[in-house]
Amino acid sequence: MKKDEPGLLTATGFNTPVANTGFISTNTKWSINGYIFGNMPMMTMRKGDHVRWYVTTLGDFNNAHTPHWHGNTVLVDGQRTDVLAVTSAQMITADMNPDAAGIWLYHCHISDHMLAGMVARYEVKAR
Ligand SMILES: [Cu+2]
Repeated sequence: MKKDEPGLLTATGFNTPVANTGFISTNTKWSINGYIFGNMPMMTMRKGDHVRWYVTTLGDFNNAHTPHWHGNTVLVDGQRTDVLAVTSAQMITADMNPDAAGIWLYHCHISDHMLAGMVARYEVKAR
Protein backbone atom coordinates (compact mmCIF):
# COMPACT_ATOMS: atom_id res chain seq x y z
CA MET A 1 0.00 0.00 0.00
CA LYS A 2 1.44 3.36 -1.02
CA LYS A 3 1.29 6.23 1.40
CA ASP A 4 -0.32 8.64 -1.01
CA GLU A 5 -2.61 6.18 -2.75
CA PRO A 6 -5.95 7.97 -3.32
CA GLY A 7 -8.75 7.12 -0.96
CA LEU A 8 -6.61 5.57 1.76
CA LEU A 9 -5.84 8.55 3.96
CA THR A 10 -7.99 8.90 7.04
CA ALA A 11 -8.84 11.82 9.28
CA THR A 12 -6.22 10.60 11.73
CA GLY A 13 -3.52 10.72 9.08
CA PHE A 14 -2.82 7.03 9.58
CA ASN A 15 -2.55 5.10 6.39
CA THR A 16 -2.16 1.57 7.62
CA PRO A 17 -4.07 -1.66 7.13
CA VAL A 18 -5.42 -1.22 10.68
CA ALA A 19 -6.70 2.27 9.93
CA ASN A 20 -8.42 1.11 6.79
CA THR A 21 -10.38 -1.57 8.63
CA GLY A 22 -12.14 1.02 10.75
CA PHE A 23 -10.30 -0.24 13.85
CA ILE A 24 -9.30 3.25 14.96
CA SER A 25 -12.71 4.84 14.51
CA THR A 26 -14.51 2.00 16.27
CA ASN A 27 -12.12 2.32 19.20
CA THR A 28 -12.39 6.07 19.57
CA LYS A 29 -14.12 6.98 22.82
CA TRP A 30 -15.56 10.30 23.97
CA SER A 31 -15.49 11.00 27.68
CA ILE A 32 -16.81 13.38 30.31
CA ASN A 33 -14.06 14.20 32.80
CA GLY A 34 -12.28 11.07 31.59
CA TYR A 35 -15.19 8.73 32.22
CA ILE A 36 -17.30 6.88 29.67
CA PHE A 37 -20.65 5.10 29.44
CA GLY A 38 -21.90 6.29 32.83
CA ASN A 39 -18.94 5.02 34.89
CA MET A 40 -18.16 8.43 36.37
CA PRO A 41 -18.72 8.63 40.14
CA MET A 42 -22.26 9.86 40.73
CA MET A 43 -22.63 13.62 40.88
CA THR A 44 -25.10 14.21 43.70
CA MET A 45 -27.18 17.15 44.78
CA ARG A 46 -30.41 17.80 46.65
CA LYS A 47 -33.68 19.07 45.34
CA GLY A 48 -33.67 22.87 45.61
CA ASP A 49 -29.87 23.20 45.82
CA HIS A 50 -28.16 25.85 43.77
CA VAL A 51 -25.83 23.86 41.55
CA ARG A 52 -23.33 25.62 39.30
CA TRP A 53 -22.08 23.62 36.32
CA TYR A 54 -18.86 24.73 34.63
CA VAL A 55 -18.95 23.36 31.12
CA THR A 56 -15.94 23.47 28.83
CA THR A 57 -14.07 21.47 26.24
CA LEU A 58 -10.63 21.57 24.68
CA GLY A 59 -9.14 20.19 21.51
CA ASP A 60 -9.63 20.41 17.78
CA PHE A 61 -12.75 21.11 15.72
CA ASN A 62 -14.12 17.66 16.58
CA ASN A 63 -14.46 18.82 20.18
CA ALA A 64 -17.73 20.64 19.75
CA HIS A 65 -20.28 19.22 22.16
CA THR A 66 -23.89 19.62 23.14
CA PRO A 67 -24.13 18.76 26.84
CA HIS A 68 -27.69 17.81 27.69
CA TRP A 69 -29.35 17.25 31.06
CA HIS A 70 -32.24 14.90 31.50
CA GLY A 71 -34.76 15.67 34.21
CA ASN A 72 -33.79 19.25 35.06
CA THR A 73 -32.94 22.49 33.33
CA VAL A 74 -30.22 25.10 33.69
CA LEU A 75 -30.18 28.85 33.36
CA VAL A 76 -27.48 30.42 31.15
CA ASP A 77 -27.48 34.16 30.48
CA GLY A 78 -31.19 34.33 31.27
CA GLN A 79 -32.10 31.46 28.96
CA ARG A 80 -33.65 28.33 30.44
CA THR A 81 -32.52 25.25 28.60
CA ASP A 82 -31.57 21.61 28.95
CA VAL A 83 -28.92 21.59 26.24
CA LEU A 84 -25.91 23.80 25.45
CA ALA A 85 -23.50 24.07 22.55
CA VAL A 86 -19.85 24.36 23.55
CA THR A 87 -16.89 24.60 21.23
CA SER A 88 -13.21 24.19 21.89
CA ALA A 89 -11.83 26.45 24.66
CA GLN A 90 -15.25 27.94 25.30
CA MET A 91 -16.45 28.04 28.91
CA ILE A 92 -20.08 28.21 29.98
CA THR A 93 -21.43 28.62 33.50
CA ALA A 94 -24.85 27.03 33.92
CA ASP A 95 -26.95 27.36 37.06
CA MET A 96 -29.35 24.62 38.09
CA ASN A 97 -31.95 24.48 40.82
CA PRO A 98 -32.95 20.84 40.48
CA ASP A 99 -36.62 20.22 41.21
CA ALA A 100 -36.94 16.67 39.91
CA ALA A 101 -35.50 14.00 42.18
CA GLY A 102 -34.02 10.89 40.66
CA ILE A 103 -31.01 9.61 38.76
CA TRP A 104 -30.69 11.36 35.44
CA LEU A 105 -28.55 11.16 32.36
CA TYR A 106 -26.14 13.92 31.42
CA HIS A 107 -24.70 13.36 27.96
CA CYS A 108 -23.49 14.94 24.77
CA HIS A 109 -26.33 15.11 22.28
CA ILE A 110 -24.08 14.57 19.26
CA SER A 111 -24.99 10.99 18.41
CA ASP A 112 -21.47 9.83 17.56
CA HIS A 113 -20.17 11.16 20.88
CA MET A 114 -23.01 9.69 22.93
CA LEU A 115 -22.66 6.30 21.26
CA ALA A 116 -18.88 6.39 21.89
CA GLY A 117 -19.23 6.90 25.63
CA MET A 118 -19.96 10.56 26.34
CA VAL A 119 -22.58 9.76 28.93
CA ALA A 120 -22.65 10.41 32.70
CA ARG A 121 -25.30 10.43 35.42
CA TYR A 122 -26.27 12.78 38.21
CA GLU A 123 -28.53 12.19 41.17
CA VAL A 124 -30.97 14.63 42.71
CA LYS A 125 -31.88 13.48 46.19
CA ALA A 126 -35.15 14.47 47.81
CA ARG A 127 -34.90 16.97 50.69
CU1 LIG B 1 -19.86 15.75 22.07
